[in-house]
Amino acid sequence: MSNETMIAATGENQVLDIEKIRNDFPVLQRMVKGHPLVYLDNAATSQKPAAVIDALVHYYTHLNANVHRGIHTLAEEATAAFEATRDVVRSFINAAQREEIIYTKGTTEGLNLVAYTWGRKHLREGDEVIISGMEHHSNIVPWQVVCEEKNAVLKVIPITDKGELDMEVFHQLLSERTKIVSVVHVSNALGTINPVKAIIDAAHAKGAVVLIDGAQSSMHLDIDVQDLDCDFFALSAHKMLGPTGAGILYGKSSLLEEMPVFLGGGEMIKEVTFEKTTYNELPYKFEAGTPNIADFVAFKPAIEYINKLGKEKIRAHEDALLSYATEKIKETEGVKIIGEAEQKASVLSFVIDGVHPQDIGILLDNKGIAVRTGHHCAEPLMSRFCIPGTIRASFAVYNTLAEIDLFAEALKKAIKILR
Ligand code: 7TS
Repeated sequence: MSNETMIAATGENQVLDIEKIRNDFPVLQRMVKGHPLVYLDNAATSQKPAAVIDALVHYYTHLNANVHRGIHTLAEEATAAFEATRDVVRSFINAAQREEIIYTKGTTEGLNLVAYTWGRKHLREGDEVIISGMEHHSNIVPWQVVCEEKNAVLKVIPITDKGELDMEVFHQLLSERTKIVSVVHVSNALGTINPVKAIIDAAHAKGAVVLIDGAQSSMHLDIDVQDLDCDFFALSAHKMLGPTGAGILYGKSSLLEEMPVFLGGGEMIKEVTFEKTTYNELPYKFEAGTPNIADFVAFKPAIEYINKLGKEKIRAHEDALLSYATEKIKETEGVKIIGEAEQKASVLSFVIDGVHPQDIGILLDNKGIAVRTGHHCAEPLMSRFCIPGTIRASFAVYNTLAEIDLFAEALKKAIKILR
């Protein structure tokens, strides 16, 4: 690939050296079925830079010990490395206090934690929970479980044909009965960036709290939880160049303090007797058991890597990739893009007349091109568009315009074979 193509995507004033960035990601050097890998499945999980992989190896080679419990050198060093990530995350999302940063397994656990603790404590019969029609299953199912248990009502913000939230209906759905609004910041299936600030302000005006599913936004958008004024925000490290098995639930300390515990066990307690257990302070109250220590340690270099590149430059590059890919795909006969919101990030979802998405996925893989096909864990959204699923290409900072050319070319050939 020429240097020109590598750098062009960000424009003159926003130059990232994409070739240099690509060299930081070992997996991008591999071949798949005789072709250089073209990885366009970043919404599922991002690839990891060497700094993250090295941190994992370094941790197990030099530091491995359980955290918070030991007084020996390894335990102290492991604890320091593990806790250092909390400060970096606090600053990354601009939380007011490090105690508001709860370590989880990922976004799914964060969303479940809020539903099962805050939800179980606060929801009563007839209360209402508002989610949207573009939620990932992980922001639907926990609310269904809790609403059923509490006889509360689950309300859904409808989606327009362009793939945006119908904000007019949202305002109609909001009422004094609304206790919590839980919505996705950026849709994994459409790429839509939702107006979460407006949602938060409107919900607060009715006395409801707001949980933001930040699984897809935290890599692509600037996140400032104090400016947003969200009550909870969940994210996954593995979608942000970090390891799997590590995630964050941000919560306002005033809410986290009064919430019941989630999992019981070691670490989350202050004192245990058979008569009564008292719980640890934040954030440990919500962190039962031995955590994914190495993965949290290696999450820090991932965030540092993002900070070094700069969110603004990452976004500019990804936006350029998305518009280029959108134009290219639109040229292809029979293609219908699903999700044409005014504000989008990094996701291009589409269907093709008379062709099953999965067949396209298989033929693209034969050319070393990785995309996701299917319902993307958003089945109600697929039903809204009357489709079984889409083909989804999702972009990251290490992707290039040349890769999009390869993808578009392979797509055309695949369609020809299948028709
Ligand atoms: N919310 C959104 C918007 C997501 O995209 C995902 C994962 C989750 C929640 C769950 O995150 P996890 O890290 O706990 O699994 N989305 C996808 C996807 O689009 N393809 O694979 C996983």
